[in-house]
Amino acid sequence: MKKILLASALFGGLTFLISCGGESANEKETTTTESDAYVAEEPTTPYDPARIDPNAPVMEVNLEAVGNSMDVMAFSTAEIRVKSGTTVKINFVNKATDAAMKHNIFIVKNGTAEAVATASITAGPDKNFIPDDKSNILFTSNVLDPGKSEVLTFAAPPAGTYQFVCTYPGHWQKMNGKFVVE
Ligand SMILES: [Cu+2]
Repeated sequence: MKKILLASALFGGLTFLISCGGESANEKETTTTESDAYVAEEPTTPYDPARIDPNAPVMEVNLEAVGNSMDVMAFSTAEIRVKSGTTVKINFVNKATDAAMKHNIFIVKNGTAEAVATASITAGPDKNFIPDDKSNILFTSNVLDPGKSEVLTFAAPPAGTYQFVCTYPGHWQKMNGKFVVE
């Protein structure tokens, strides 16, 4: 037992637990186990848009949905660029005046805008067009009626390229763009 305690002093508390669990832990085995266990213990925190660091710089983005028909409807920009480690604040405004021009914005994994938009139609208005399968979705807004606005605040995703898209039925092809995190 003394030997195990010595090993724990050298290699830390985690090693101590493992040593105690082992049948005949000696110092050599403990060393090997320790390095394996360390890798296993390393935290892999998945991205959570709601995990906002209050000290992170805020990047404000103004995004408008414009146009009064399905022929001309569009987002005001084709690309949004933000920096990783920031808090993203999108000021999303539906500038349309035609009652049929409802819009939302989803941030999705690159290349999935069409698939998510299709799933949105299945989800329908009762689910706010949010599909059950959210594996490709990072963030969603509400559906905005003409003249309405929403401020979307979320932690910047890991660096990479994503897409933003309006998933209101029939809109994704004209209303999508790149969301780049640098
Ligand atoms: Cu739209």
